[in-house]
Amino acid sequence: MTDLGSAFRTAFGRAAEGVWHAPGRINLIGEHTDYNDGLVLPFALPRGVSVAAARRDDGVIEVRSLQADGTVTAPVDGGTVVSEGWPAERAWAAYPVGTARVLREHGTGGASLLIDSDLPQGAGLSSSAALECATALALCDLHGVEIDRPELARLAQRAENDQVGMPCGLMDQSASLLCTPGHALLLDCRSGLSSQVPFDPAAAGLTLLAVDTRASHALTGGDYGRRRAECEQPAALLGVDALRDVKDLAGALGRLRDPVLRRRVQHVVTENHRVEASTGLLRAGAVAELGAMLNASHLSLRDQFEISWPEADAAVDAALRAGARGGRMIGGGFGGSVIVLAASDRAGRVRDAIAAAYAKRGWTAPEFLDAVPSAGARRLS
Ligand code: GAF
Repeated sequence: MTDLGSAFRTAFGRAAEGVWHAPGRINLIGEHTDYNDGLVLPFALPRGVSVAAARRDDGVIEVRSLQADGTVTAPVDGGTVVSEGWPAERAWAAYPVGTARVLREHGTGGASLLIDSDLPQGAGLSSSAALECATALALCDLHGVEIDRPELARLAQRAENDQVGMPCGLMDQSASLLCTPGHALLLDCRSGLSSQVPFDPAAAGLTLLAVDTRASHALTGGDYGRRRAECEQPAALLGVDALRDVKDLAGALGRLRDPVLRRRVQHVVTENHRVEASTGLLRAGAVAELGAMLNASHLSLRDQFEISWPEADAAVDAALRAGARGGRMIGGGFGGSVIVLAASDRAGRVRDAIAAAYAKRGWTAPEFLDAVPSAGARRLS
């Protein structure tokens, strides 16, 4: 990444007081379980969003990005960004401004921020949460406010829900703030409690490839919210607080008439079991066995939750044919990335097979990233 400190001086004509970084994430397993009060198992990527920042005491937040034109300036005590109807070219700035507005209630104030990211946008690797979390850490440090990380994750989630208008769960912000190198994070999204689960694919002779399918996703569209509603509805019909509480799946399915709702319930309940089983496999050192869990998760997301997309299905299919242990789509769905677990000495062949499947269909070539479990958000300087 660029020397963000010097770029800040050029952009704002004064010195930055520090640089903060928050990573993107890959969710190993546990998709669309977070807002159902369930379990997730993400890990942090070695890529993310960095923010150089200096405090302002005039109640103004001023943001620039090396990936966008122009400066966005807004009062920290404004209403919600979503209600202000910002134009598309300023949409990216809703995340840091929204975060500043939420954190203001906890004692932070204005700042000048220069943002840089090496995460592809729309790839489902959680660039939005990384932007919120890097901003949140910077604002807390600049204004001397201490908030523990699980709480900070909830506040960043609130910024996305209330300020940006995206009804996401707690996973992405928690992953960015709480992950540690060499581990996945087992997070119980009801209690907020988490634990670190050792996850070192390389040590087991395995490679976890992230494949950006180049079919970009925009979760602020209605599909994500619709899926959320299709989970809340059966929970209400079944008389439980959240689908997490469904213990007797067959009984619950028998009580629901709508086949769509039955499929949604089936996915969420079985996906929570897959998170528990996957955690058990990791703790037992049986990393290669995760492949079967990834495959089952993908089929469930494709057929029960119905959020997969053609490029994802083709990538998983090509990877399995080339001898991968397993693979699945990750994130909110309808576009974004896939992960593939393969023996390290097969990873090249798997990559080539996916690229060939895309070329055959005339699709934009996919991008590959060796996904190594990395550190969570931190101050860099
Ligand atoms: C998106 C959301 F932001 C998360 O909260 C989560 O629901 C995920 O989709 C699906 O598991 O990344």
